Amino acid sequence: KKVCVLGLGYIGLPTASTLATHGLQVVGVDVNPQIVQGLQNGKLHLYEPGLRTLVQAALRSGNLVVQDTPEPADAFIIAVQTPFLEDKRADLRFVRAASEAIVPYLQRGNLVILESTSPPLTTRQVVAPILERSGLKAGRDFYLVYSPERVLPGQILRELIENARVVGGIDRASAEAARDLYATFVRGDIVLTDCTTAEMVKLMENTFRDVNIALANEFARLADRLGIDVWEAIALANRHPRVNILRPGPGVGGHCISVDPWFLVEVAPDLTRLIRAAREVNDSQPDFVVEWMERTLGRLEGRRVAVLGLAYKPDVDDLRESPAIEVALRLVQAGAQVRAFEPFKPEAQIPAVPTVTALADALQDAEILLLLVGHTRLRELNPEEVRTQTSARLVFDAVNGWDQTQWQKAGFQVWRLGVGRGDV
Ligand code: SAJ
Repeated sequence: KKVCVLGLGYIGLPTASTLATHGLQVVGVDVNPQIVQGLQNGKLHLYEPGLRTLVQAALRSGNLVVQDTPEPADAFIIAVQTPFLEDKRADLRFVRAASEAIVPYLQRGNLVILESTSPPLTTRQVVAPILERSGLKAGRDFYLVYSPERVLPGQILRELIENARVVGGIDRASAEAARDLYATFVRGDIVLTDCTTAEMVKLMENTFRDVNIALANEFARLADRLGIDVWEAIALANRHPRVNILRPGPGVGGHCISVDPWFLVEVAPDLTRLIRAAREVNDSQPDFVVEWMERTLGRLEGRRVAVLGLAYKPDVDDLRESPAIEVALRLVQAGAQVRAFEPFKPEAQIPAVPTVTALADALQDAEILLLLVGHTRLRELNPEEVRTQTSARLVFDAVNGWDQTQWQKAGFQVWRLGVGRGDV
């Protein structure tokens, strides 16, 4: 069996390599010549634990080849990005281009799978018509499927194999054909459905998470005003057997959860008031963080702030759509003297945000410490040691990453996000 994977990013590359190490012939295709050349020399353009070893093994086995155009195959997997445009509508340019690239090679009996996160109906209304330019008909002459990836960045290789896989066919035979392909490496359950349901499943999962985080963030704002500790209140509420409130923080980042809910708003703005409101709450959370600091300290102009953590979530190096960067930018705009440090990407250069390559450089001249990401390495900092490295005595903890009592004992004044001193 030969499989052609289009798009060699966070999903396509692990998928292509995993198929290859499971004995299939795989052609990995990317339109970016630098990515193709790099991979041909065993060099990766992205970081994910374990991926380099896997790609190199796949290349060495001869089962994976990387090139810039597709070729005839039994199956085609589209795993390109779906960003959104200024107006929050999905940008399907890459999905369209990949579908068009398959047309000249499509043959009777082939299987085409779309894995890119897409608005509902994309498989039926966008991909099928393009592929049918080949003269073949979806569901009659070739199989067509939507199957969402649901892997967690940082654990992609494990989750790719172990997670349950939803396979949505344009008809039953299509879903069955894709099941047989995924069964070569997926150990989780493979569940068959139709393609529009499969598209919705993916968007519903990430929207569920977004709405729940927005709820937690709104609770933090309420607690702040009412003068209670939201973290204590959440812990107590979560003792209820049917309640599980997530964690407030500086907002929602990454390229999935902060994007996908908009794909549902796009198809039916009149039905998605809650989803839109949740997006707006999470997008405005960096403003809330800065307002919270201003309410506590007064004007931030000229204040020297050590910003600790810039990644979009704990223990990853990914800075995409990071709310921590949004907070840092707003501090700069407010005139604060920012020194930001990201332990997973100490060399990162971010437009308009002054960064330093060592923790000590961020701490040294600071008067305020601001914890924005709960990286294990930052949470485990010893306040007694930190005190010897900085003149700062004011601590703002936006993720409840530090034990307030310990830091107070070490001589710091501590404010935690969502812990109000009672403005009412
Ligand atoms: N966050 C909070 N509070 C929480 C949990 C998360 O503020 O209680 C923030 C994080 O700091 C981060 C953002 O939300 O900024 C998203 O982080 P995440 O860990 O919830 O999710 P992602 O974006 O890394 O991965 C998600 C996963 N989806 C779900 O858990 C429903 C993953 O399974 C998907 O494959 C992935 O999106 C994707 O590619 O769509």
